[in-house]
Amino acid sequence: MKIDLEARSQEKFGRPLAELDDTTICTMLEDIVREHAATMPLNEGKRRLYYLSAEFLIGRLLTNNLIELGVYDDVKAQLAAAGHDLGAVEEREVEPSLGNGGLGRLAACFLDSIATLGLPGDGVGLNYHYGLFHQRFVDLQQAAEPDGWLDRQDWLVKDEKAYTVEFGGFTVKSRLYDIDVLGYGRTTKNRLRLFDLESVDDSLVPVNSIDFDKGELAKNLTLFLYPDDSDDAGRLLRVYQEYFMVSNAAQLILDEAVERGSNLHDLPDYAVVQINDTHPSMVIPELVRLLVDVHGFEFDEAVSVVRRMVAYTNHTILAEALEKWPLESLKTVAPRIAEIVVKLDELERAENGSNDAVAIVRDGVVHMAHMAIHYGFSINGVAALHTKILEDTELHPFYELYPEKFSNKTNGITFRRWIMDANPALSGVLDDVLGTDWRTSCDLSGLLAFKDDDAVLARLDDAKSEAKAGMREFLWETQGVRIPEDAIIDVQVKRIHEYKRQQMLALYIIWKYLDIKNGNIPARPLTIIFGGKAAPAYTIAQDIIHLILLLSRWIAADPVVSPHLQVVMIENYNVSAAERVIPAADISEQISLASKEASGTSNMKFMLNGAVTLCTLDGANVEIADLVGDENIYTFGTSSKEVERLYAEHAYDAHAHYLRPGVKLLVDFIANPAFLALGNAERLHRLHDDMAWKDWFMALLDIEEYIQKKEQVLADYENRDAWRKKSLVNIAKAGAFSSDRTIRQYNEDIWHL
Ligand code: OX2
Repeated sequence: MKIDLEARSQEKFGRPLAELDDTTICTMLEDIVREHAATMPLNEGKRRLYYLSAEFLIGRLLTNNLIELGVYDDVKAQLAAAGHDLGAVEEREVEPSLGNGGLGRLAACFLDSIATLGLPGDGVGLNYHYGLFHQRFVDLQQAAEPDGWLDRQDWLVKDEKAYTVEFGGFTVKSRLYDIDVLGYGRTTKNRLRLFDLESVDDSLVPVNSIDFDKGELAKNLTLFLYPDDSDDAGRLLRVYQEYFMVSNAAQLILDEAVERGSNLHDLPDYAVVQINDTHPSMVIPELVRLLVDVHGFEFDEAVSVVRRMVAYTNHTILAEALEKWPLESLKTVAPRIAEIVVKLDELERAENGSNDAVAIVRDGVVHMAHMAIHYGFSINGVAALHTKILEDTELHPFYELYPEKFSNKTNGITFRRWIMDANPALSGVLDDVLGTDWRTSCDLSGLLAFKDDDAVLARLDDAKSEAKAGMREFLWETQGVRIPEDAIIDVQVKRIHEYKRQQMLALYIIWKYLDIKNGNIPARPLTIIFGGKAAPAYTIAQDIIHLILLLSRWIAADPVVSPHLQVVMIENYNVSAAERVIPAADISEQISLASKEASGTSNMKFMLNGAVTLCTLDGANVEIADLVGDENIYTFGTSSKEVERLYAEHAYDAHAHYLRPGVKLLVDFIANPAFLALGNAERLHRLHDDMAWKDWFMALLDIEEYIQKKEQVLADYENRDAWRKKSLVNIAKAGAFSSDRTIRQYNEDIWHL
């Protein structure tokens, strides 16, 4: 692809490139890429993958697409020659708001790898007008506002296809929008297909609030991702949204298969569906419905076709996330689907001897994961430990029925975004040291040969300093905070959830604050950075955000402690912020209660960017630890086996742990009088009491060992030579976590494209 920006500027605006402002240049570049992508043919193949997901956390696309097309350096040089900085131009792009956390970001990394490997496969989801929500901090608390990203986006292209979706009592029409998905160095492409509601009405959403009329179903289905499900109307709306998504997806799948020559009896030769978590699982009865009601199949044949084309990925063992819907809700939303689900349940009971433990419908409740396991041909977990837990405990009865369906596919991350785009300094060092092959192979193991090479270690160190400078600038410009130049950067970024234990890091901060107050002055400043959103209806998670913001303010105002300790909570943490913060990190916090984090993917991004991990042996941390070896990682905490035992035997006594003197001091600090005066007393009391009496995710069980480990990490950081080696080894071993590897495994074992 050839780009002449000067000529384009003259042609479009009748002005030289030098005179354009950053926003105009950004739009111009987006147009150029989009127009070029429109001319690229699709990846072809008889069998096509449909990756169904409620979320696609794709991030900004301009830089990524310029990299994929191999024109990034050229564009940068042309802009520089005209006095512009591509970095500043990139900041003008609005980030799409189509996801929440790791689940959605994984889907985005997968689309990148599927396209890069040249496989025929599209993502299918919904076009949320206001995304999840835009997070603001008001009075040291999270406020959720609509994220109106669509006004200023440039990537969506209207597709010809449109369908009718029938709900109980009314029908709606859909519209399809596509975003082209380019692969690295490829001349062919895939797409992200986003369905929208033709009759959607943005004006239902007030300017500063995410409260809208949940009853206006013909107008609201594509307004928000995960609308508040704390009441019946909200829960019902989610079922409507899910059915809207999968009915469109199923119609699209059949349509395209027929276009490509399928007679539908051979549908599994033309299409394979990956169900990303349970949200799209109703695609199973919907495909059956279309085959029977529209295409005249016998029920049994329809089921047998669907069984050969649907695969399910499980991303969590947390009960609250394994969706269960009242059968009555399904009857309201889509009566025919409810009927088919009941028939699928009967068929399954007939086949497997009516075992309630694995039933699809039990006591009037539909277990979506159970349906996906019985009627899919594959189920996978997302890290070795997670898959083992599924097989041995959480889904054990299913594993006994279908051992051949189970497999592990450890998550991965795309190197295009998480190092080439996010960390150009480090990418440059790797090019110089290893040559550029790593950019396609994702193999960084050659770096190990330089473990004792001072020059290479120094260059890696310089790259880290450059990334830190970029992050400091970003945090100053977007958050108004200044980070000391020599600070150790310690980061925990992820959705706010008790199992991820941001509250445990908050207790460490309290400990450190008191320690400094007691005169133990650290060797250098420590900056602890949080980022993440909390579901608006998740009260304790909101309380945890409040505590963090309060600690941040409290410490910043303390003249004795603030030169040594800083707490930053990034407002509206998103992919763009991640790209600035992750490359700058020294310490990666992965401190979930063992057994609860299915995989984690930020752990992989941090490692790739040279951070050293401080972690429990949970999710993919276990695999990271195996790869890098004990001397290059810091692990602590109760094992997943022991945690499972404590739950099974109801043997965890939070209050006994709270009563230990060192622990009580920390927990009680949450509700100290000065905090209660400065912050929200109700939130602080609630969080304090929750930790002192319940502590469901056992932060108090691991807190003492955590504090010790962290102090060891900080001490070891001062041995700069040894630390640099640890950092190098982490980068060198990160190749195992390329999403290209993950996608090859999905394709070889499941999709067979
Ligand atoms: C997340 C999991 O919590 C995380 O551990 C995993 O890395 C990610 O999915 C991608 O597999 N919602 N988000 C997740 O699971 C669910 C449900």
